[in-house]
Amino acid sequence: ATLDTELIPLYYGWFLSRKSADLLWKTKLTFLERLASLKAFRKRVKDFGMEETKRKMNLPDYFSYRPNVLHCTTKFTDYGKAPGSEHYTKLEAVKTSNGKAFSLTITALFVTPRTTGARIQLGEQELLLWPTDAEKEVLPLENLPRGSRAHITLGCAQGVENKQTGLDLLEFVKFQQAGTEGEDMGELGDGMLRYFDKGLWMLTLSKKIEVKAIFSGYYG
Ligand code: 2AM
Repeated sequence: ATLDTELIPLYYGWFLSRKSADLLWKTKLTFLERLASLKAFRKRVKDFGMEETKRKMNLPDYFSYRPNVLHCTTKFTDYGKAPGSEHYTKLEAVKTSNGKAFSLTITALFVTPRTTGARIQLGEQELLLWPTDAEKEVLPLENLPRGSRAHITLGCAQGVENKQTGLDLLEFVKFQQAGTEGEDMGELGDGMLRYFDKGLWMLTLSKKIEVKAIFSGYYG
């Protein structure tokens, strides 16, 4: 029997297809392996609370929390308890996009002492599903471009909440907005590596990765 109530999900987002998720996961592991092997990284493992040793840091293990479904959150609605969740649920774009397939563009991968994730460049259609205050909500005093928080969490260090990944990404964006591009660490695999202060590493991909994803709510 159907219960006559419309439930607001825990969150809305784009959920990667199995194939795309597998590809991104492999890309992440390769990146973490290469980064950990890098001399410049080894010299800066103190940022990660590690002692500088001859042994290579196990970055995949360091990010011990792994999401069970790779996705890009658009709106955390918390079953209707989060501010603006009812408004979001009622948006025309949200209603018509439910269950629709999208192609998302990944432009960079990043690592911080807390999280690792993929940066997403939203197109016009994706921005229709992006809450207008997604960046302001966390950094009210900054004027960051809409969509700059868009990411896929690929892992978190022990005891770190997954929502930290988006906040970490905004740390990079703040640097870039201020005209700080970070220290050029040269080529690493399929991208250019840069080191920003405080253990912030970003690999800008020379060839953007397109992933297939379905927009929907997640009820948990
Ligand atoms: P994430 O998008 O960075 O991975 C369920 O917890 C999902 O909602 C996770 O994917 C998580 O982080 C995201 N999430 C949790 N709390 C949030 C919040 N307060 N704001 C935005 N996203 C949040």
